[in-house]
Amino acid sequence: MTFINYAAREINCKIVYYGPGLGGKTTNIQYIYEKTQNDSKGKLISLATESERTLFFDFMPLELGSIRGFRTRFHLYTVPGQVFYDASRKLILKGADGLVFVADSQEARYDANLESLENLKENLVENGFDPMKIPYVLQLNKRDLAGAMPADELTKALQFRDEQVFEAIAPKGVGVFETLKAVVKTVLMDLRSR
Ligand SMILES: Nc1nc2c(ncn2[C@@H]2O[C@H](COP(=O)(O)OP(=O)(O)OP(=O)(O)O)[C@@H](O)[C@H]2O)c(=O)[nH]1
Ligand SMILES: [Mg+2]
Repeated sequence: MTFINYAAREINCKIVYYGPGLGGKTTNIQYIYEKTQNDSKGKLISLATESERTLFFDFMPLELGSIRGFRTRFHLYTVPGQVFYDASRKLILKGADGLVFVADSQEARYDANLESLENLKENLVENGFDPMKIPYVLQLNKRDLAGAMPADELTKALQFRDEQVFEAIAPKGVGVFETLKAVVKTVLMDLRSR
């Protein structure tokens, strides 16, 4: 649901970070926020529990220059990963232009990754999206932890189309902007082809 405002010469896109609880979605957005200059970003709005679990969403607008005279603004959202917040996830997916799936590389979170990916596909279909077509990239986060599975094994389990895959350590920023750039590029290419 890209919003193109011809009068204001603006393109607005929505990118949603999805994935299992504690996988590092909020950390990705926080890192992007910290490293982005003030004139390119809006406020980071987080609705979280006392223990910093995302309660409803995180939100941050980001300006990424202009394309043929149109200012492009990307609105970054995260969903709450905890299983019981499914209604919120469904709502936050509405109108998404692109998705990042943040997987938790730890072996102990293997089932949680698969479950969250299935949940994403279901919620996409319920929102009228084709999971095979929406701009999408996969991030394997928490690569620094001792319990991390081999990246190729995790990729094999989670990759379901020809999406790009990025290894990340979100609090250190490893892979964070690479992931963001890839999804932005995919969204813009998708926009062009319409
Ligand atoms: N070691 C390590 N810790 C990480 C990494 N990414 C995130 N964390 C930590 O994992 C915890 C959870 O990260 P969040 O970003 O809050 O996870 P989330 O996916 O937003 O979780 P929900 O909001 O509950 O869905 C935090 O303590 C982060 O600092 C990583 O790559 N390596
Ligand atoms: Mg969160």
